[in-house]
Amino acid sequence: MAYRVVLLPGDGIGIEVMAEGRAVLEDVARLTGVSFELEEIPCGGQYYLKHGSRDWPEGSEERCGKADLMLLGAVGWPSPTGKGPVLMGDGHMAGYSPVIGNRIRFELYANARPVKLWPGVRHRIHGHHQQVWQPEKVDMLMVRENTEGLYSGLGGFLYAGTKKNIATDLRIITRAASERVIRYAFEACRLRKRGAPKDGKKRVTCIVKDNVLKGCQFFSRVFFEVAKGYPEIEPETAIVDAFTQWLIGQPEYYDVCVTTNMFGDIVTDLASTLQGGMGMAVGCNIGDRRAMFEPIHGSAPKHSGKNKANPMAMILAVAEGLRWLGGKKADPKLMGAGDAIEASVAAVLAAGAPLTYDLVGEDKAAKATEVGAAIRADLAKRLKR
Ligand code: GGG
Repeated sequence: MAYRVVLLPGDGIGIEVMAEGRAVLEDVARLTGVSFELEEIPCGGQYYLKHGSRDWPEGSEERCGKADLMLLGAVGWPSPTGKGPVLMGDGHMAGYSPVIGNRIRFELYANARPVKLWPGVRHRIHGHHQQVWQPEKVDMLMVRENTEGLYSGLGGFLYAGTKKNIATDLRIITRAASERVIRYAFEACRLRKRGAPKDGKKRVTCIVKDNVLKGCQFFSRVFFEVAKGYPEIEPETAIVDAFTQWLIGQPEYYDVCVTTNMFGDIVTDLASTLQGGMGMAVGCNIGDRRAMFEPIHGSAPKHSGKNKANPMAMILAVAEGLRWLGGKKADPKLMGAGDAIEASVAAVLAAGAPLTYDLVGEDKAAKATEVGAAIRADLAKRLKR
């Protein structure tokens, strides 16, 4: 039986990194005998500009719904007007359907983002502290609520064309969605072996603004209720603005963090600086039955078409996806392939070359396709049948 994998390349560098992810999947199939039915669906801002009314073809929702695994590149494209991204008639960004649409449609309620500094990678924070940071000090899991909050899609414009003109975005925080994502964070913490790098403690930090926002007061309340079921784990809250500087100042304190949708979007991009940048950062959109895996970076129009974008986050997203699917289907070959891909990325990083500009600077930079090829060459040795 073939596993159905939907590939959503999107825009810009999303298309380029997805080509590398796809090549890895094809090699896994060839080398392990696992069978994949790969179905690529064009989507995003560029698709919308070409086709007019939709950001992906009709029937794409159903095709995603039938997939065993979804992989996403990156979406979003600058509007030809020069004012922001391409927007659709309903005001959503063109590229909304495969990203936020899929998260809400398929209840992919936990956006789990591992923040790990791989040996051989320098973080992207400048200054003299750079020397004392060790890879083992950055190893946390950030969990972002993925279906509501400020990204609920509710809101709109009032009194258009008048001086009273108003724009609203409604922040929805429900008990059901809060409880399930918080529970996900505690379960993930339970499964992590080492706890926080600083003290080995299993800790879940709930990032909120509960001194101001009602939704955050509610989220904190649900957090401490759920925490009672996990007495071996230390629960704490952190105010989001203070958290941003603690995160950068002492990342080793954090084990698992959980937060609402928009705070999560922001703090995980910030956290990616601890792991070498967005080219190394993976987002796993997890639901009870389905999941979609992506690099957290966007489509980076200014870098697209140059074969220079780091494909590692996409390739690591493929690894996470295969491990998730392997767990769901009790398929050790998939689990093994996921582990092997990760080991191959680690091997190329440890070797120090070939690596893209974001990791080694423009002077020493290799092309994206060279990095992909090096990872696959290493993978071939690991997966030799
Ligand atoms: N690969 C991630 C991506 O394409 N992100 C574009 C985007 O707008 N994402 C919104 C979000 O992650 O909430």
